[in-house]
Amino acid sequence: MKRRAFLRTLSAAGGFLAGGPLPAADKVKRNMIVRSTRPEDLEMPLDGFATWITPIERFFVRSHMYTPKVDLSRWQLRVEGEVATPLTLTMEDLRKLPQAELAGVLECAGNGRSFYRPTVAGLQWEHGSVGNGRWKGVRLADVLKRAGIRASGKHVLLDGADVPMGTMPDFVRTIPAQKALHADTLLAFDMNGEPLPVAHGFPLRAIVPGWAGDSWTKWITHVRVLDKEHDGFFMKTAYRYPVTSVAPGSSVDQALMTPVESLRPKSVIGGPLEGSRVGADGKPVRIWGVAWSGEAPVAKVEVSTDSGRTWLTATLGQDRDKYAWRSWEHFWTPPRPAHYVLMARATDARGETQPFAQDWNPSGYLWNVVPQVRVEGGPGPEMMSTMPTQAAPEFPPKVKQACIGCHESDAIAGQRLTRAQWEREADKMIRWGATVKPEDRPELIDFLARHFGVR
Ligand code: HEC
Ligand SMILES: Nc1nc2c(c(=O)[nH]1)N[C@H]1C(S)=C(S)[C@@H](COP(=O)(O)O)O[C@H]1N2
Ligand SMILES: [Mo]
Repeated sequence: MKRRAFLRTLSAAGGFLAGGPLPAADKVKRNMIVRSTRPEDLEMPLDGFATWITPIERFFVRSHMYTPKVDLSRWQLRVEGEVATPLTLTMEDLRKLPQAELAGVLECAGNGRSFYRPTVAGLQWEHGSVGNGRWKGVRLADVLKRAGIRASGKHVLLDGADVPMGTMPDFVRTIPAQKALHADTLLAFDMNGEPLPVAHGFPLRAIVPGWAGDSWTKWITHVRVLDKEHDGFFMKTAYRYPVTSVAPGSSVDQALMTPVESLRPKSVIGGPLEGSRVGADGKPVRIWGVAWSGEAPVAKVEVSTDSGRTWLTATLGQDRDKYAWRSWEHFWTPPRPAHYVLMARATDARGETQPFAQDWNPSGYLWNVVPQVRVEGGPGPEMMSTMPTQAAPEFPPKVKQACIGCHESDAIAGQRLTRAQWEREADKMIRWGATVKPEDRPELIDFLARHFGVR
């Protein structure tokens, strides 16, 4: 796609050339890991887990396409499909409905993808494509009831104002009616007590508590009630995982996959950091983090300081809400100078707990393996070593021409894929609009596999 075409896409999405009240500028993100510059994909580093409610400046961003700027004076919400009375609502109409508020975890289905072996394609998230927000809006159920949802209405489609690039499919997803009608499923206009920031879906987004982020549609303009699941790429191909164990690295028949829905119990160790020296002064070391689960609250968090041999119950923080994460801490004095492997394990109210090993899945979704942190305990010098970051190689002109435009080189340089995986990835991009001459394809694949291969 040519640059001019991008600018057209951007202005078509509203904002750039549109007059009228645009949303206030978002708070600038602070200290984030950039997984992709455009579209914007930002990860929160571990220190972000120190607060119960994640500030907007530290809240991760996951956008499949460019961020649309919506003009609120022209914005309307259409409610249609399997309903008695289709509705067109303004923000004013919407705000007149009873309001609801909750604190809850928003986690990308791909959070932790980088930990899967064999490696899989996609943004290489570590721990931080997750945040705990305070969300206020109206119940999706109230909107659906006002339109008179029919008995034939089984799935609720949510569509946002973001526009696909090239020939890529639009980000459109459906939620089963049962979850859509749940009293905690919201259409939110406020986040952390402020109007929803543009990056997080201004003016309206879905809050689907306990479910992975792909159901939390941003920039909503359409609610369409359907008699079946939406038949589109982001519903039928992406955001699915195998119902039973599959051979790692294999490709899986779509009929054997099910949509990502509920999150699972998961904990993150915020500190100490991997490779650090702790307890050099003989004082107790604070091991800390957060834990969350899907639709059941966290019941306990246990910590091990001896590679999983023995476990002690961590102290949970006071702040709690049904779908929010729970802070936890445990104080520990290393008994002698040695290497230690620290672990944390969350269990939810249903008794579901984190595994030590997890079935592989082709897109690397729902990672929730017990986290481990290796430290040096006891007196001695600081050991902390930082991994040398490798400079990204210069992209040859042909690769640049074919692959830089819709996104920058960061979306590519973050991957570690086999040659076969790079072939699949290149073909997907060609289907989406990348121009690669057949005679240039081998050179392109060579470059990608050589520089961004599995190490
Ligand atoms: C027509 C626009 C377009 C072009 C040209 C393009 N890409 Fe992409 N690419 C995208 C979009 C859009 C995404 C993000 C998809 C998402 O976030 O779900 C993406 C994401 C990626 C990713 C991240 C993994 C994934 O699948 O989401 C890789 C790797 C990638 N592109 C490689 C390439 C390569 C290699 C080329 C050149 C052959 C290329 N792209 C050219 C649109 C394009
Ligand atoms: N319209 C639209 N909604 C979207 C997305 C998107 O690309 N477009 N990304 C989804 C995904 S995959 C996630 S994880 C969350 C991320 O929400 P955040 O950017 O507010 O953290 O938004 C979801 N809603
Ligand atoms: Mo996501």
